[in-house]
Amino acid sequence: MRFLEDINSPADLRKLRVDDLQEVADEVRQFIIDTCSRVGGHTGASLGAVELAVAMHYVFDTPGDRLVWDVGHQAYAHKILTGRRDQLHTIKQPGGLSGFLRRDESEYDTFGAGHASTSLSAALGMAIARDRKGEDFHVCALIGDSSLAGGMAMEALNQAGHLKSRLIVLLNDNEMSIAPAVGALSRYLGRIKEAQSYHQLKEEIGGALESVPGIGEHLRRAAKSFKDAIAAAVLPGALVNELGFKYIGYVDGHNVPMLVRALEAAKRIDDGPVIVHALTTKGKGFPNPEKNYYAYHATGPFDPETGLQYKPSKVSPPTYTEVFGRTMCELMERDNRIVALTAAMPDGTGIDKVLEKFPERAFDVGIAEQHAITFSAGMACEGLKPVAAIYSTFLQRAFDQVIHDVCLQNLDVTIAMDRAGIVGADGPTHHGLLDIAYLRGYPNIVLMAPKDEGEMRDMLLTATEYPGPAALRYPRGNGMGVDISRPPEKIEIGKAETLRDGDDLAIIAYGSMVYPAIQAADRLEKDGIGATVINARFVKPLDAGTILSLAERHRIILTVEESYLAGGFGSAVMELLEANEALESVVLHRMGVADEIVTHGDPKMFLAKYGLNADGIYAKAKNAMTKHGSKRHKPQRLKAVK
Ligand SMILES: Cc1ncc(C[n+]2csc(CCOP(=O)(O)OP(=O)(O)O)c2C)c(N)n1
Repeated sequence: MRFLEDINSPADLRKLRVDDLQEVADEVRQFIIDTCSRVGGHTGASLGAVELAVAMHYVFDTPGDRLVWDVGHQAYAHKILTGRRDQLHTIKQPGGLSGFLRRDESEYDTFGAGHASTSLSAALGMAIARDRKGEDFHVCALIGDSSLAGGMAMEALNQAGHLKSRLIVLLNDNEMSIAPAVGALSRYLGRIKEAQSYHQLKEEIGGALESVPGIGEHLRRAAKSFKDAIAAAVLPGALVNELGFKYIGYVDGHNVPMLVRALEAAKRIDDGPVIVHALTTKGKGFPNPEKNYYAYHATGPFDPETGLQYKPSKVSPPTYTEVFGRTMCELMERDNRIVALTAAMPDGTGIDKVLEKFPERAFDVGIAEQHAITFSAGMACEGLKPVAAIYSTFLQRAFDQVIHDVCLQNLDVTIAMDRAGIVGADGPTHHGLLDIAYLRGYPNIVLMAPKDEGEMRDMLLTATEYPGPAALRYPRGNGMGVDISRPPEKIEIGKAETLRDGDDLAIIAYGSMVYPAIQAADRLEKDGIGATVINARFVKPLDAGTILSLAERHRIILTVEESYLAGGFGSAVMELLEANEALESVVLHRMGVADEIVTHGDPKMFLAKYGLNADGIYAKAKNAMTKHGSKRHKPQRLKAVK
């Protein structure tokens, strides 16, 4: 490596000549390939943005000038150039670099990210603050074409054009989201590209015609006005004229000198916002003969020569996501009112299978979780049965839409929350630890969580047949390996399942914590402690009858959930006991995630930290028995009050 070893900050990069930058980019790209082939990561996304990172840090005086990256999954080159090269191999590992951006990781990470479409709003806020403070730095947001179509980014565009503050937006247009980009904006960007080709063609044709002796000039003028008319119709008119942005582009996003020129030109625009439109190829340089950029958005470790990912050595049960996709296809076969939605995560949610099988009844709405929910509500008004599959963490975006548009109107919408719980390497922006708390506090919705993938099938059927709002949460990763060959069956809403009976204490587990609770109970039994284990199935409505009868019989009750404790499942149980004046006679221990940021790392490690595994539940139960087990429980009759 001729340059990279000596680049420990962007200031080192800026000492080089423009002519050397392409080689720097090549070295950065190779470094990403070498590192990601060992540890995995957002390989394809980052490979596509290498030249953009080099050009931005060259042109802008970072960190004084502010670079704001959208999502941050494509920012590995930015990390390498900003002093984190030698830590890149720790990315997404416990204690290592974040896979996204964090203000506390580097002064060059001006705004934390992980969820999409935030960069323009944040950058605009910085630009306005700069103006108010009378300072003079540049603010440049980098955003992908798919994230640009997200609601927030559109709202920011709207305000930026109106405020006329100095702001540079570098658009990383690779025509891809994780899957191919969808939507009218994507088509619009395509038309801009076509129009520019017309422009070039126009120049070429114009030149050729002019050389025809005698009539050349005349013909050239005619051709020019014709081509201009076409070009004017499709050029970035809406963005430039109507929304108040200037436009520079398009530029080859893998040509560093060209990018440097475009960004320098953007810096000179001082009377409002400007978009620099860069065309890039996702996964550029990925050593894969199939050029499957869709699959290589993010990768596990792979062979750096062939690009082929290493296959897991053991055969695992299908993932919850796979079982969900398959079950959706079965249910849609039976009921043609069911339609399916994903917000830019077709493969992540299993909706890809549904899109293949029912292209007319499945929708990828792009990075637009809010829209997905209200769009579903509209379809439900007309008698369809939408199932929106959205990661728990991304559904946070659509909180008000769930409340205002779905629950308040009691509409028949099912929400399938994948990746509920601790997701691991993607870290705090991606853990799905809040959905119980943010969904439980409003009437009408049914909330459930299956103990395994078989019960998930039953719950999906139950949700689609329930005539109002219903949501189910299930974890990331493989199922429990149970038999899923029988057709799904409806389960009774609000009814828990008693899995074993014991005299000494009760464990009420929700969703992913049911199997660990059973294992803990097995171990307690060996110690002579009898534990009742309840699979709660529902947090709303709670099975008040079952829980109150437990409180009559048991002095110690443990609740266990893979969720934040605040407002979670245990809180719901506590509220029920409180409303029934049963809290005094019961020792209630709520097990879940403490009120703190859960960083990134192996999910097992975090689950162990919060006692959310068989060992933890066993230890908590033993401890509670030591402390309270000898005291006699005064049985009392409890009647459920709402
Ligand atoms: C709110 C939200 N929804 C979904 C995602 C998942 N996600 C991460 S990157 C990505 C695609 C982004 O596409 P684009 O902005 O075009 O950038 P590219 O990956 O193509 O560089 C998606 C959907 C997310 N991070 N945030």
